[in-house]
Amino acid sequence: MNRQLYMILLLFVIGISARAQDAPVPSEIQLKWQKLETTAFIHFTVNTFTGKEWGDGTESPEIFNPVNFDAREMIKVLKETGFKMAIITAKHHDGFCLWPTAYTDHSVKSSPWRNGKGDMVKEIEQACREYGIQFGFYLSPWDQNHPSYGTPAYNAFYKNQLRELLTNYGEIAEVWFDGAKDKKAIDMEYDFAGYWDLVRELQPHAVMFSDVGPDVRWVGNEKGIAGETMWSTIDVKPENAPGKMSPEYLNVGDPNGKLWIPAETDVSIRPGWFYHQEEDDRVRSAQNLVDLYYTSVGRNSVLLLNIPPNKQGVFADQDVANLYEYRSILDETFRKNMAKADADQSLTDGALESYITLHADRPFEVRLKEKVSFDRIALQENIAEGQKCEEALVEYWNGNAWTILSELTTIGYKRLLRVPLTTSDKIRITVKRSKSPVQLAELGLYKASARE
Ligand code: FUL
Repeated sequence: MNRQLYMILLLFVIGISARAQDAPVPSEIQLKWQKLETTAFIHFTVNTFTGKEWGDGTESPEIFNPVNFDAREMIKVLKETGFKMAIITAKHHDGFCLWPTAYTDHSVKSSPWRNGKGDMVKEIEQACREYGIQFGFYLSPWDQNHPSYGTPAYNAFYKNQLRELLTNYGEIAEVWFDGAKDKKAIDMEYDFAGYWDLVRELQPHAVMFSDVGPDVRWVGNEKGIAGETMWSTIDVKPENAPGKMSPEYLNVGDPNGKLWIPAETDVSIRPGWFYHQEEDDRVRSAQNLVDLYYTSVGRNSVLLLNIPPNKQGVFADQDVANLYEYRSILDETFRKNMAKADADQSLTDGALESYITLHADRPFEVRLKEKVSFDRIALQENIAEGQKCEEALVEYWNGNAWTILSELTTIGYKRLLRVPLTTSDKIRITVKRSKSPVQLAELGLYKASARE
């Protein structure tokens, strides 16, 4: 080979491997967050007492009096039903603060609750510590009560509140930034870059949510449905401030996106985000909640399920009953991985770091020791090294021939497939298209609970 050709080839090879290395991967905090799988939202403010979904800031703190408020009881329910984090609305768009902030009197300190001496954010935080789940907060930038809102001075006020929450409540796992803004606030831009710097500085282990990240993005709808194809990568341009990105794009992500910003699926157990008695008969059933698990966690996303406390300050009975039933169904379905013991150990050890490498169009056969009957398949990629699978095929041996069970696109952290009840002792997985060889970390075969 002549020298010039050799140099060209060498540069080409270096170019390819550099590109592969450049593929986006999760940060440590994003990876930890993704493994939480199911997290909970708690929407609570004056709206619970006025019956509204969006307050307008004129509500009197006098109406806020959840006489039986019990953070421990609620967090216990969340813990027992599998939620790994709770995020409380410290302040919603009405501006009422659930903690005694030093920067406005429009807070619990002006309410009859605990005679104005209470701190609801603290009580939730402490309960999370007691039950061993993570804690996060939502601090709405839209504040219809504060006089500075709509002027450039508002950003300093908002950052003061953010600093209080970031310094007085221990380790924060997630900070939730909503993009909603008053149409009349034309002389003010939210200083998201400044807010995010503050979180990084004071809570380096917290992930930050907004429509477009920086750590976690919106799934593009409030129905609990992530795209069947779901990339954890997107591109965000300067003009894509929170609230200005296409929901359709966010719902699917971007195989060529340069930023790792996985999708969070936020959805409420009730029609509204806040508790309204008239919606007591419209609580999502256990089966519906299980469906949400498949369309969020099962599609490479994290579920953020909202359970709003009622006027008493506790979860309503129906919500609690449905949560326990949902968890018991999931536990029954995923109790026993029938691929275990038989498949390659690395595929059933529950660790993403041990994986097999699948190249396009080279089928990988899993021989089971005996025939098993299953109707759910779980696949996981070792996303620590990025997301690769674009298209794959799962087949089973029917005794005479390979038969298609599922044709799928992305896998990512987790892909759950509901397939017809199948009995076989051989499964075959073929990657058809991928960004680079797929690191398949886990394979699960399950038989769904009859209650699904
Ligand atoms: C939205 C808000 O306007 C809703 O009230 C709710 O808090 C939801 C989670 O985010 O943007």
